[in-house]
Parts: sequence; structure tokens; C-alpha cells
Amino acid sequence: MLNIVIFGAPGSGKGTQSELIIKKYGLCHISTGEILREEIKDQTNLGLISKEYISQGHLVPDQLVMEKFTEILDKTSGVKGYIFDGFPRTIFQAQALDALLLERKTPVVATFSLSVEEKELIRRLLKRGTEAGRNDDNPETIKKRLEIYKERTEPIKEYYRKKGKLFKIEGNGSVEDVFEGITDAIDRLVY
Ligand code: B4P
Repeated sequence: MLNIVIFGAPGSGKGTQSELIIKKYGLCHISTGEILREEIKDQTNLGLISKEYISQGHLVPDQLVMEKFTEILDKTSGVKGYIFDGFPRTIFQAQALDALLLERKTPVVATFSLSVEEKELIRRLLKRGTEAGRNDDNPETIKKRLEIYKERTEPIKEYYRKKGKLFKIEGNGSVEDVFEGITDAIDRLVY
């Protein structure tokens, strides 16, 4: 199975590139950001709690994310592989993901880390804030999200690098150029 983690700072293009990857390779897309936004929309318990964290630029607690993630993973079967988008976001989640996939005998094959300059990340997120109205895309929350990314999420790169599974992708270019970088890497892995 082709299990891929798409990794990067907020605004690095994880969601954007995931949409293109699933179209080309027919993988099952699991985005914890999208799942949590759905929960918020449906006003579930998880949604009500998540809303507080997300609106302040904080991560939703690991335990809650893992419970929901496991439930979603258990509902899928017979897929060619997964694209994990914006997940894992902490070392705890990365270890929990490995344990879940070990049970299923289908490990993460590659982690694509999108590297984008901070100025460009902020520009993209502010643009989305005005166009799509996501309420975590405002200057104050973006600053917090970037701080938390550096503190809690970035160490995951080292976790996958040590396992020989980290592939760095230049993420500053156009959507098409970044996608070409990712597809070249996937095709080298698969063929
Ligand atoms: P996410 O939904 O994962 O939010 P994100 O990191 O901002 O999105 P993404 O990176 O996918 O957006 P993209 O660059 O594609 O998470 C939201 C929140 O949920 C988190 O802050 C956290 O609180 C919580 N959460 C989610 N998962 C969690 C977890 N596992 N544990 C705990 N908490 C969790 O798009 C950004 C913009 O850039 C778009 O407008 C896009 O059009 C544009 N863009 C993309 N690529 C571009 C390019 N190459 N050139 C120009 N513009 C581009």
C-alpha cells in the first residue's frame, strides 16, 4: 500500500497538493483539519472543544485527535493507500500512527515535507482568510500557528528522517511546480 504523509507548516500547500495526489494516484485522503472543521460545523462535542483550540491557533489535544483518527481509519478498507494530510502534527501522533499501521502491516512509505518561506506562508494564509473566510486565517492566529508548528510539529521531520522516509519538496513555487516535485518523488518510489 502507498501510505504517504504530506507534511509542512500552515499554508505550505498540504491540502492543495493532497487533492491533486488523490486524483492522480487514487489514494484515500484523511485530513485531520477537514475532519475537525466538519465536527465544528456539526456542533458535535469534539467540534465544540476543537473550535476553542483552532480559533486560538493551538493544536487540538492528541488524545481527541487520535480517537477520531482511529475511528475514521477503521471505517476504510480495501484502499490502495492513504494520504495523511496535516497528520501527524506531534511526535505523540507520529508514534501512535506507526503503532496503528503496524497492526495493519502497512507502514508509512514516505513523508513529503513541503518547505516554504515564512513570508510566503503568511501571504497565502492571509489571502485565504479574505477569500474563504476561515476564521483561523487572521494575523494573530497565524502567528500562533507558526510558533506552534516550530515547537511541536517540526520535530517530526527528524523522526521520519531517522527512519529514511523524509523527502524534502520545494514548496515556494506554483501549485503545478510543487505537484511535479511530488509526483517525481512518488514515481521514483513506486516504479
Ligand atoms: P489544517 O486544515 O491542516 O490547516 P493548514 O495547515 O492551514 O492547511 P493547509 O496547509 O492544508 O492549507 P494549504 O497550504 O493547502 O489544520 C487546521 C487546524 O486544525 C490546525 O491549525 C490545528 O489547530 C487543527 N488540527 C488539524 N490537524 C490536527 C492534528 N493532527 N492535531 C491537532 N490539531 C490539528 O492552503 C493554504 C492556502 O495557500 C490556500 O488558499 C491555497 O490555495 C494556497 N496555496 C497552496 N499552495 C500554493 C502555491 N503553491 N502557491 C500559491 N498559493 C498556494
